[in-house]
Amino acid sequence: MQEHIDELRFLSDTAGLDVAATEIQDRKTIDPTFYIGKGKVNMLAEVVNETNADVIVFDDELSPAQMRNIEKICKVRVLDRNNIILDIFARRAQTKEAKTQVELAQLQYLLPRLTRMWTHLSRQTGNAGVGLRGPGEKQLEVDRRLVGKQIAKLKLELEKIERQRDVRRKHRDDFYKVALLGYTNVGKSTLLNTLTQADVFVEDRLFATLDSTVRKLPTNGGYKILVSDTVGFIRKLPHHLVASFRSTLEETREADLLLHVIDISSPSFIEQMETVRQVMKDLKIDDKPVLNVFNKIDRCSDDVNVAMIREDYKPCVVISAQRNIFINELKQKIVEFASRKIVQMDVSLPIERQKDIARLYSLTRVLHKSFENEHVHLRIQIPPERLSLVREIVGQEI
Ligand SMILES: Nc1nc2c(ncn2[C@@H]2O[C@H](COP(=O)(O)OP(=O)(O)OP(=O)(O)O)[C@@H](O)[C@H]2O)c(=O)[nH]1
Ligand SMILES: [Mg+2]
Repeated sequence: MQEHIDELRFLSDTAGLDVAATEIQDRKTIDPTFYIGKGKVNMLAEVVNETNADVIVFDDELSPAQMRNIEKICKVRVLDRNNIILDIFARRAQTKEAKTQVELAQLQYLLPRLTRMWTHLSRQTGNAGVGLRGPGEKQLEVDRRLVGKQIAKLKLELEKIERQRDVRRKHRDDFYKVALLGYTNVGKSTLLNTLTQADVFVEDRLFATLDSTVRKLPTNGGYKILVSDTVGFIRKLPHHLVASFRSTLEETREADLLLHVIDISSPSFIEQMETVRQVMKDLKIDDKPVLNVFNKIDRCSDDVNVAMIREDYKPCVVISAQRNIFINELKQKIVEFASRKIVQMDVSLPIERQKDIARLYSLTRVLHKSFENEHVHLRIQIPPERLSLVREIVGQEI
């Protein structure tokens, strides 16, 4: 529970709020009118008075009516976790794609709320209320239609962006694709930077990354491997956001291998892993091979039994992306996975090594051949079981 409050504090902080106080309500049942019960709301009103707070943030999703009821008593704005997450996404969105996706999620979040208010009012007027429809009600109807129209427009825009993406993606068909995914702030972008010398923005805040970045992984073996970084996940991620970010998350769906990055220094890393697995199920990517990457080993407390984690979460590696610890081991594991797939490699041999060149022709499928500087350059496809033989011939290590 404390970890959930800490996370909400972190979310609020990222959204630009200063946290004045936190309160926990332990209840078996949800109060339909006030969610946390009237007594607790009265108590909250006192805390608001004492601390001069401008806003109350709830960790759960509240109904619009519950929000209004609490606002009436506490006299300040009430937000829920979804509002905060959507707000952070809106502030962070940089590219056209991310901005469009966030706006779509915001409107989709808003729409049922308009509808709910609308049905609530229409019930009041009843079926006989034809002549009784007030201007407020009409306004809602208009708003609802406008929001619906805007949603349709944004969806079309996203489809267009998605098609452009598809074209770009076609060029990458001959690469082995690795996607980084995981809870927010675990170090995915840091790892991409360490692995590929990329220059992705890193920050100790939630949702630093909202776009996907794809980079080549340099290997000595001529492997063609791409690594992609993308938006992080969080507990109770509003499902509109997941739906809207479908095209950004497409990299993960295209991937041959998923690197599930976990912050081993977080006390709630096991719960975070569960959340990520659930989102993977929602995205229907839970059938892909996964390599668990436990990051921030440099910050990990002594209580964590690393040996046991290594045993329990196979296949896995324990690394520090920031301090460059065990990064080569991770690279090797990635290459190992890649080599289980038919691998494509670019190799070059001096022309006088005719015999070796002939052996390559017999062991692999040659896709392309060219000559330069007394060397023959070959692009070859190698079945996994012949990989080490081929490596011996071309004398390359990973
Ligand atoms: N101590 C330590 N900190 C790390 C390590 N890797 C990343 N960090 C820090 O963790 C914070 C988050 O790193 P990011 O790379 O932005 O994390 P992310 O998973 O991309 O986060 P989002 O894009 O926000 O989902 C930053 O302050 C990093 O410097 C590590 O190995 N050790
Ligand atoms: Mg990131």
